[in-house]
Amino acid sequence: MKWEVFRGDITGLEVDAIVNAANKSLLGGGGVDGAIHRAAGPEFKEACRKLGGAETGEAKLTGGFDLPADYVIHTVGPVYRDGKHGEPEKLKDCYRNSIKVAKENGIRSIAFPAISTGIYGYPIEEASEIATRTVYELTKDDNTIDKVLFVAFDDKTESVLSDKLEKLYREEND
Ligand code: AR6
Repeated sequence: MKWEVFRGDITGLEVDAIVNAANKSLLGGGGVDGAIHRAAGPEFKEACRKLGGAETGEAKLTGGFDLPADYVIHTVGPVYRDGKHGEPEKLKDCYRNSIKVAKENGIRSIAFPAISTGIYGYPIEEASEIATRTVYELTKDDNTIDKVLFVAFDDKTESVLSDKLEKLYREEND
């Protein structure tokens, strides 16, 4: 199957690209961002500095340096307030722009963390619906990307992402 839920640490994945849930500085932080920066090493930090930050919903590329992944796609998720301040569209932009960057760079396998659902507070149900549907629609008829991993770091995220993917498959076969 092209789309799978993977339970574990994104920094260990041997895929063409992992996506980072960064902040606008693109210079590192906590959560998955901190883990990626620790694992990718000092040259990675230098490459991030050259990106000059990003706006919410944008996506930018660096190499993976000390990571097993060849590339890191840095995207900035929205901080969740109440869902009525453009958060869904911004979160969609993160997935859309990450896929766009991947396709432009010949990336065939990509792993996404659950963007915005940690420190940025996006409810996991809504965020997972957006993540799976947006990526599925953009990759189902595409021959560039042949593997997408949705990475879950905890039980709840794993079960919600799995449910959302199954729902998409059911819809497709109805
Ligand atoms: N591998 C996979 N997933 C992880 C890992 C990991 N090693 N570590 C955490 N997660 P978060 P956000 C999960 O908070 O909500 C940073 O400070 C985590 O359990 O990392 O987009 C940035 O610099 C959750 O499911 O990102 C920003 O300031 C998901 O990754 C801010 O946090 C996202 O949680 C971004 O907040």
